[in-house]
Amino acid sequence: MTAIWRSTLTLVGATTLTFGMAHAQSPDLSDPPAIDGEVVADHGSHTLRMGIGLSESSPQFLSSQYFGEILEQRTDGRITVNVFPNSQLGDDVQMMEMLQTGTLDMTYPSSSATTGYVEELSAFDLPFLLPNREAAMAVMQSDVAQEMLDDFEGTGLKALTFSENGYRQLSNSARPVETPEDVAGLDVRGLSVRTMQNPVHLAIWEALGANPTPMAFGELFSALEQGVVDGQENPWSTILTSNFNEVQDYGTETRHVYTPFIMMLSERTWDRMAPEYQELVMEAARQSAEYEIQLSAEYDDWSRKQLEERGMQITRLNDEQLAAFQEATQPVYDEWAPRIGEDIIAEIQQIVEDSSN
Ligand code: KDG
Repeated sequence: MTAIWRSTLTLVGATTLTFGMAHAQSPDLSDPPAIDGEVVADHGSHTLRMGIGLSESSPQFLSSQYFGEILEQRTDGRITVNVFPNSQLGDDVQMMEMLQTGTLDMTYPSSSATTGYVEELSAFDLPFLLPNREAAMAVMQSDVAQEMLDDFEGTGLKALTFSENGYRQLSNSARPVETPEDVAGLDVRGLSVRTMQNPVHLAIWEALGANPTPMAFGELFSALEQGVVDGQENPWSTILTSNFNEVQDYGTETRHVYTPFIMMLSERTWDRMAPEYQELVMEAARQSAEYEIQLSAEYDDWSRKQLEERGMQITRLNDEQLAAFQEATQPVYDEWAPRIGEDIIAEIQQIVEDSSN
């Protein structure tokens, strides 16, 4: 991506520059794909406000800007998208409620925040279900995943597409973590770990002996800074682009959960759009999701190395250590698989298996 393109987009977006922008930090990112396709007929003007939790340097923000560029270009400026980063407009749960009431047009939560609407999406929260990105992609592109998006119908939320949040890793300010015992603490207290507002995530960290605390993403940096919680878990790119390394000395490559993002629109906004605009929005969502996934992949390993360079002590687990985490979280499956649906989980496991052949 060229510097010019990036700074132009920053101007286009309704951004408030907070900590995320204080240190420009990104790998050598791919340029966004060229925008092609005809300008569609004039069906009136829409200004779409989108709120996200992550910062301006995140793949989510950059690809959302690209989403806006596609719509702007393909409608001759009649559809514009203003992206508000850093939880300025609220957290994932609050923003979805705003979509339902029509006070916000778009948001882009982790799937984990959406399971109150579509419980089957909790499948993505099961620990160690998706062993690699290829498997995760195959599942996100599957019919079973598309049905989950379709199941939002009638909730007030129009789910457009999945993209990648990524593999979640543990960070904390107390001690290096190599085993579940290090989480639980034998002679010392268990780690307090911020989780997303999701019961499966709570169950995972309870099973590991931590003291899990659900909290909105926007409150997390100061909670870590003030020691309200010892740790949190997020992809390396989020840990870096949110500067959590400034208040977290230790990281562990747990890869315990792969979470997708879901780009969504208020059903009220959707219903106000002409069918041709709806089609275009869907197309732009898919194109920007592809770009987001590419940026996310470019960020992932690079971010881990950057975090190490910036002083975070990162533990990479060997097979035996990883197996100990898997074993300790097995009770989460026993409790949650029947609730989510054994059939859906079996289908996902089959897709995972097929993706490795
Ligand atoms: O914009 C997405 C974020 O709000 C959030 O989903 C990030 O993974 C996340 C978390 O831990 O809350």
